[in-house]
Amino acid sequence: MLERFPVTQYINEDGELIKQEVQEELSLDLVKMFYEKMLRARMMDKKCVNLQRQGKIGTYVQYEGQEAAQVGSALAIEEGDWMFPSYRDHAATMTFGHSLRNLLLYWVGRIEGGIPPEGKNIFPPAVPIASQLLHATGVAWAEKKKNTDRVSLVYFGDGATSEGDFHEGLNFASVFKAPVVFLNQNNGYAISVPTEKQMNSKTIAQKGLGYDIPSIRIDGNDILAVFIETKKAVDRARRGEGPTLIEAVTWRYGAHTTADDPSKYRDQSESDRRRTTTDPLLRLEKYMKNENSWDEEWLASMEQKITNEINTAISEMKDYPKADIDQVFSHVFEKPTWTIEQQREHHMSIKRGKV
Ligand SMILES: Cc1ncc(C[n+]2csc(CCOP(=O)(O)OP(=O)(O)O)c2C)c(N)n1
Repeated sequence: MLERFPVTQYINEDGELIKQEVQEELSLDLVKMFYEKMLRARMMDKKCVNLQRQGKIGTYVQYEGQEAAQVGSALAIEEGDWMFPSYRDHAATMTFGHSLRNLLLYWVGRIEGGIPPEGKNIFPPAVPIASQLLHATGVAWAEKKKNTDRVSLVYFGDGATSEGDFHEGLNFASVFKAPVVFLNQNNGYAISVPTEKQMNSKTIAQKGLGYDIPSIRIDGNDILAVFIETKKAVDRARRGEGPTLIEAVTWRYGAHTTADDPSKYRDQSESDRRRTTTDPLLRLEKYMKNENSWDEEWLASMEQKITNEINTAISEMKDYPKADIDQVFSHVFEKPTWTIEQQREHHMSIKRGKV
């Protein structure tokens, strides 16, 4: 299976373009745009971890190391298309247009966190593993029935592929030729469980075979590979040719969440090693250095611009009142069921000091 699903790469670890046929499309502006978006994602992620450590936001789910997989794929869809993230996919949502302020508001429990800007079809992050594959497939099918050319792009981890929802989503999408791109980020672990202990399949991509879905394995740290291969899958879906499964092989440097300690279940020196080898930002930096187009001044001005954006978002977030847990009960169903009402009443009696 490993031979059948080789890892497709466009720019290798040394920053060399190994697929010369795309040379003409790879302008310096495009490379700089890739780099800037990944830099914004990385700086925001680091800031969020710091904010959590200072008690300014709640538990946070970091994605450092996975920027290329998220940014490259998000750039392959257009306004009007649909994005279905998991809790780890803020680099994708911010690239597709989610505001940094609302991204922060999610982590302080305010409902605005799940609300995208007008015209941006971004679902709130899915916390139940793999549930978003069903949403994405259903929406894609609805778009098909409405005769539009809109597509769904859905993100999920390696662990999600062991859930029933993953298989139901792929089966339904295949049978009904739903225009959906299944974007798997294989970051090696489902919390503490390494992929080899979680499944006997050697790849995630091969799981598409059973559903007759075209499937591909790519280097998820190579933003050019992610962008081009996702774009091909999106175009296919738009032409009415149905779903694609993409396995982007990547790595999360940090913990599963800020509430977890990865040194308990993996050798952290692997993460240190990857920072100097497979890091997605470093790869583009090497590419630009090879092309003699790396520019320290440009980098410094980008960092300054992004720092300002992040600081503005933080101060806007701080202007919001503290989240009220009542909101949780108000937004489950359009008309609350008696069970929800009962839970709300129970919560209110705790608040009133009666329990
Ligand atoms: C339906 C469901 N079962 C279990 C959990 C608990 N849980 C939270 S994260 C996680 C691991 C998910 O791993 P993976 O899909 O590889 O995504 P990653 O966190 O690595 O991005 C689990 C089992 C959950 N959130 N939802």
